[in-house]
Order: sequence, then structure tokens, then C-alpha cells
Amino acid sequence: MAKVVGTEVLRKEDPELITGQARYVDDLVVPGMLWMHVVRSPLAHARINSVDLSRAKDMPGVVAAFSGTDLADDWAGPLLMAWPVTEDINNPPHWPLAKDKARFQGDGVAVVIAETRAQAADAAEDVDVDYEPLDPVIDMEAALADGAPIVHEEFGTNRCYTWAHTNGDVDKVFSEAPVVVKERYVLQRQVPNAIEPRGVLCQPNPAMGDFTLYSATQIPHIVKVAMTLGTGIPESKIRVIAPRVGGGFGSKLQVYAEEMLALALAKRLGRPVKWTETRSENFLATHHGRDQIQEMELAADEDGKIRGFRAKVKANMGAYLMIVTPGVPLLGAWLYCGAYGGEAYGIEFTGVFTSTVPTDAYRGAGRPEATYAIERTMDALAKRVGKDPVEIRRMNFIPAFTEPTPMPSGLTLDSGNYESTLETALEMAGYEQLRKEQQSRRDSGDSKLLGIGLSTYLEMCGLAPSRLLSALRYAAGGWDAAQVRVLPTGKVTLVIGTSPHGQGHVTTFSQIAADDLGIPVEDIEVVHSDTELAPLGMDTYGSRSLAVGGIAVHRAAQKVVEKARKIAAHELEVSEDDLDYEAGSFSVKGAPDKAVTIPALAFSAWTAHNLPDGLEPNLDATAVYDPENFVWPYGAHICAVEVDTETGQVDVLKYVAVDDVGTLVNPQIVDGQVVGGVIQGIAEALYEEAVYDDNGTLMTSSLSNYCVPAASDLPPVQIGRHETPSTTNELGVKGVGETGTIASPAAVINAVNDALSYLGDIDVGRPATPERVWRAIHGRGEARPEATGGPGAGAGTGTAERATSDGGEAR
Ligand code: MCN
Repeated sequence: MAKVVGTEVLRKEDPELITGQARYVDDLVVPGMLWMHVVRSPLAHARINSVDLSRAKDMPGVVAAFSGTDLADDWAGPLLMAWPVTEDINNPPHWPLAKDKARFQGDGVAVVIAETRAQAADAAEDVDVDYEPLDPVIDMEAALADGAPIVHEEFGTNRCYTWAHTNGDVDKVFSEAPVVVKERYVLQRQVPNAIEPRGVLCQPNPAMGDFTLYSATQIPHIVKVAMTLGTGIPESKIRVIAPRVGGGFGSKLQVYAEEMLALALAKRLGRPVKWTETRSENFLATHHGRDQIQEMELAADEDGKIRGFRAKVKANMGAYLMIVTPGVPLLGAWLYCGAYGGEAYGIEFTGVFTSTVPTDAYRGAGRPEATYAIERTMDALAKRVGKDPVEIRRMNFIPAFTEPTPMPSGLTLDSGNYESTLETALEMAGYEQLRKEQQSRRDSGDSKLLGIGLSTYLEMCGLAPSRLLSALRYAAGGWDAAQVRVLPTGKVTLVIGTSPHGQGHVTTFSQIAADDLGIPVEDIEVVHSDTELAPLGMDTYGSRSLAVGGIAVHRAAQKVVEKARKIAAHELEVSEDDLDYEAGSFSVKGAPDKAVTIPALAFSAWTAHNLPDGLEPNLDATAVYDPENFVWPYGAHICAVEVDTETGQVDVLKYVAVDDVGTLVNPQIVDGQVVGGVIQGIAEALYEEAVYDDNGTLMTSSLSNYCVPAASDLPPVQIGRHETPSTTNELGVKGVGETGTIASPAAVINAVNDALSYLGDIDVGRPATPERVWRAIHGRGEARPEATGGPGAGAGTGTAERATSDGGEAR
């Protein structure tokens, strides 16, 4: 059987998905099911004086209604926060319903449970909450100023934590360097919008005293542990199933109040409880992403050779710490040096509470932010020393290596050839030609300027070595697991611990097992996302699934092969060393006709009629894999934009992505991941922005004014592939799920600023909406405080950024 790893096997999961056969949480209906509606605070900061549920309880169909105080005794602990990044972090208890204070618009204050969804929603309008409005604080810098309203009074400050890391003598390097460039970047807040909103259904089984919790989650295994910690119900009594899940992008890497509420209420009421998020709730109750203010510095020689990297970052936590809120910046903490060499490295993060929706992981989580800082500042350095952005990168790349190599921030890289991806990208983009066209447009006075932007990013993913996660004070491990069961009929059940929700694990993991076992991909069934059927796993996020879970599949399959070898040697009456193994068949060395296949051996292992002494029946094996290092994908992205100086409109004319994600399992799936990621990053650069007004009201609270781009707004992405095997794992694979989102915002914004550099020292900021671009060109200060329109519709901007004289951005 020809090898299938590296080939474009069509996604096995697609027929079900594209013919409407797939079942999502909202499709599930069970007898006796009740609906839950969460009453949410309309105010960003308010004391809750009282919650009167009496009118709501009298409404038709209502079964029960509870305030936060009513449910206070149902909790064994608050919602899970798994990453206390420092010992002295301010970590407020976060209950599923607020009891004393609402701390952001959308904070849950009560629940109503009724026979139908409409009845629950109607009755929720009759819940009378007496709110005493308090001053909210929205802006991070205002939140840190003296006299700011305090989100959590018990701490007396809105500072959540300060975390710092250095490698080398940073102060010395910066004080001695002839060139220091300093930039300030404001990374706007974003709202993840998976196609499927969140949903949960909790079905109690009173006869057994157990519960099945269906949730649209990326992390069923972690949710299960969190449910036990939160409700005190033993793990053995909780089964979590993530059925088909329509995307997550990090927003479903979370344990949400609604999951805890559905479980606690199903327990109280003895009936199934269901909740489906509305799109509006997605804006107010699903965690947000990004929202940082960065100060990034590079120290260099006069010719632009980098000596040191230094960054200070403020990160908006929102009103509470969710599962990994404080840790998100740390995921980028080693990447503020990008793919470049240097002697010293310093990074400091300050987490800040504000009266806004909590932030947490959003595709890339910490790494798009770091990449933005370094890739923008590389352009600033190029400008400062009078070099082309290509040249400044070439001269600063860490030289090609195939063995583990230290990086300036102190971790160890697995493999890399950064310059080679840049050279391919330059060729594919026609860089020289683009520069000529740029010049000719400038010379002819064309109002539509051309800009070219680069992002030669480096990523850290494949989360990851558990010991390292422990050193970072992360509360869980980074291992993953797989079980391979070769059934008596020669088919395979592959049980995996990752929880795919669009990434194609059913296909790619089948490919890995198929090559190891010599069994066709179509004969392999993959079981996942059900804590009863696939009990061991750490789920899907951080582009970890292939580099951790995929290796577990490979190792489990290898164990199966080794067990099968014992049975083959026994049956063929030779020693194990006398056997060759290829494509699922063992044959006697020198006598290829004497052979036996894995399916035949699986049957023997099942009948157990003639097994070697001491060997257990059945042909199956489990592997749990905990890597020694992360994996480090990288690449070069080049974007060409056209900026209409009369309207401020930015059009992406060309986008080239050359990525090296190690050995490819399925090139088509990899391309799909790259394109999806790039598009998400272009949206981050040009369109998407969550805007709060000063009262803490989210102005962009629906898809009519939060600008998610349509396919027609976006260019085709030209893809180039390099394959430098990782040294971290035996398959040589690295992750790809976030590369595009990590690389692209910097490439796009560098391109926009490159176009405008002809007009002076302009820095547009992001997202580079037509209005913001126009105002930057025309020096017209701050943008309007409301947000409107869609891509290309002249979207307004509330968190006004303006071009500043130092080339940075100010909020
Ligand atoms: N792959 C491959 N060869 C490689 C690398 C990856 O064939 N060298 C394949 C993998 O086998 C897998 C897919 O590409 O089928 C993505 O693998 P990986 O990079 O390991 O990422 P994960 O599967 O862990 O996915 C998580 C990642 C993250 S963190 C976000 S956010 C994200 C993303 O994936 N969210 C997504 N991609 C998404 N895609 C969809 N459709 N929906 C989301 O919500």
C-alpha cells in the first residue's frame, strides 16, 4: 500500500458536514428538555441591590428562576482559572452568576428555566434587578491611573499581575547601542465569531445519578475536570460530549458559566437543561481576544544589526480571569525577537482589569501580538537605518540550522531556515516588480498608492512540554493520548484525545495510522470528543493536535505493530528479528511468500487460540506522549495593498504565504488552515474591532456593525510550501492551525504604512479602516466614537488612534 502521509486525502469528515447530516448541540432534543435563559447586566459596572424573580416565576411555562445568591451553595468552586502566572496575581473568584456586583455589560445575574426557549426569554424580561450604577473603567491606561474606578474592590487596584522575563544584560545592551528604535502599538480588541455559537445541553440520568453534558466546546476533557471542581459532582458521574462543533478559534477553549449552570440546574430540577447562545450573546458573553498596548524597542548597530529586544506590554484582562486569560500574553513571551538573532531580550507584561468582557485565547493567542510588535518594529528599524525591509530581515535572521538551537529569548528552536522561505516568497510575489510599480505610481501622481508589507514570522506551538508548562505556573499538563484498536475484521478504531472542530483530525490522524498499520484510511474510524469513549486527552488549541496528539497516534500504532510482530513470529515460527515489516505485512527475511498481515494477526489476537505465552489477547495499544520541546513553525508572508488616498480604502491586491510547518501530513488540509488563518489576520488588520463607549456599552455588538469580512472582500492567497522536519518529534511535524493569523496582520499593516510612507511619517494603526486611513493621510486627528458599516463601507472607529509624531499610535 502506497504511503498516504504527505498526500491530499480528501477530508473524511466532509460528506457528513456538507450534506447537513452532522448534529450540533442545538440539533439535540431530548424528552423533558427545559430551556435556560441567562439574564445579563445591561450595565458595565453596577452594584446589585436586589433581584426580584416573582413576576418571572409567574410567567407561562416557567419552571424555576434563580439569582446568583440563590445558587451560591450549588458551587464547590468558582469557574476554572488555570493559569495564575505569578504568585501574587490578583485572581478574583468568578461565579457563574454575579452576586453582589455586575462587572461588565453581559455579566450574568439570574437564570430563568422554562418549557420552551421563547418562554424562558419572555420571562427573563420580567426579572427585576435593582442596579446601583457605578463608574466603569474601559481603557487600560485609565484603569491603572490613580483614582480609577476599581473593578474588584478587594484588590484596591486594577493591576492584575506583572510578569517579566529577561535573557542577557538588556539594560547594558540598550544603553550602549548606537541605534534604538521605540514603537508603540495598540492592538484592538476582537470578538471571535465561530459559525456555530456556543450551546450546552445537560441530561441527568437520575437512575444512575450521573450527567451527560453536551457542549460546543474545544475542550471536553478539561470541561469535565472543571465541572467536578465547580459543582463537586464526581468526575465518574460526568460525561462530556462535544458533538460536531462549528469552529472555535480559541473562543471554545473555555469553561463557561452556562456549562456550570446547565449542570447545576439539571441536578436541581432532575430534567435536561439546554441553552443556545444567540449571536448577540456571542458578543457579550463569549470571551474576546487581543487588546494590548505594546511598547517595543530594538537596539541595533548603525547598519541595523540587532543587539537587543525589549518590550513592555499592557494586556486587557477584562473583568474576570477566565481559563487562561492571564497566560495568553505569555504564549508570545518568547517571540518578541521573531526569527532574528541578538544578545539580550527583555519582556514585561502587565495584566489590567477593566469593566469589559473577559479576554482569553483567540487564534494565535499571544503570538499574533508578539509577531505584530517585532515585524512592525523591523520595518521601523529598516527605515531608521535606511535599508529595505527585505535587507534588514536577511541580515538579522538566525542562520539556517537543523539541530536544536538557542534563541535570544532563551528557549530552544527545533529547526529552521528562515531566509529560504523569504527568498521563495519574494520570488512568488515578484517583489522587484512590485517595487517598480510602486515607484511608477508615485512618479505619475496616482491617487492609488501601492504598498508592500512583509512578515517573516516565527511561531511557537504544539503545547507542550508539561514540565515547562509547570515552570510557567500553568495548572494542566501538555501531553496527549491515542489508542489504536485493530478489530477482528481488520478495521481500526482510533481513539484520540484531541477534539477537532474544523481541523480535519479524522483524516490526518487516519493517514498516520494507515501508514503505520498498512490499513486503508477508509477502514479507520476515529472516535473523539467524548470523555466516556475517549477518556484520555488534553483537547485542541495552541496548534498542538498533530505535534502532540498525532505523535501519540503514531506511537500507539507502533506499539500495535510491535505486538503484532510477536504474534507473527510465533505463527511463522521464526524469531522477531527474522521478520521484515512493510505496509502492514510481516514476512520472513529471504522468504517473502511466508507472510502474514496485520488484519490476520488482529483476528488471531482476538480468538486468542494460538498466542505466544504471556501475551494478552487483542491487538490494541495506548500511547500517551509528552513532548520535550515545542515545535517552531515559521515562514514569510508578503502582502501588496492598494491604498486609495482619496477615500482611504485599502484593497489587498496580492497575498503570498510561504510557510514551513515541518513534514506535511495532508497538504490540502494544511493549505486550508493557512488560508483560513491568513483571512482571519487580514480581517484583524483591516476590519474587525470591538468598540466600547465610555459607559462600557459594546457599540459593535452584532454582525451588522462588527465587520467580519465576506469572501468577496478578500484576495486569493498564493501558497508556497517548505518542509524542514522538526527535531522535536519523530514525524518531523509542526503545527499549522494558527500560522496565517500570526503572520498576516503585520504583513498587511506594514503594507499600508509602506504605501503611505511616500506621504510622510504616517502610521495608520489598526484596523486600517478607510476612515482611519483617510484621517491619517489628512492629519485629521481622532475618528468618530461610533462604529458603522462593513468592510469597505467606511467603518468608523471608536477607540480613536491617531498618527503620532514618533511614528507610533495612541489611543
Ligand atoms: N497538519 C498537517 N501537517 C502539518 C501540520 C498540520 O497535515 N505539518 C494538519 C493536522 O493534522 C490537522 C490540521 O492540519 O488536521 C491542524 O493541525 P494543528 O496545527 O496541529 O492544529 P490543531 O489541530 O491543534 O488545531 C488548533 C488550531 C487553533 S489553535 C485554532 S484557534 C484554529 C485552528 O486550529 N481554529 C480553527 N484551525 C481552525 N480551523 C477551523 N476550521 N476552525 C477553527 O475553529
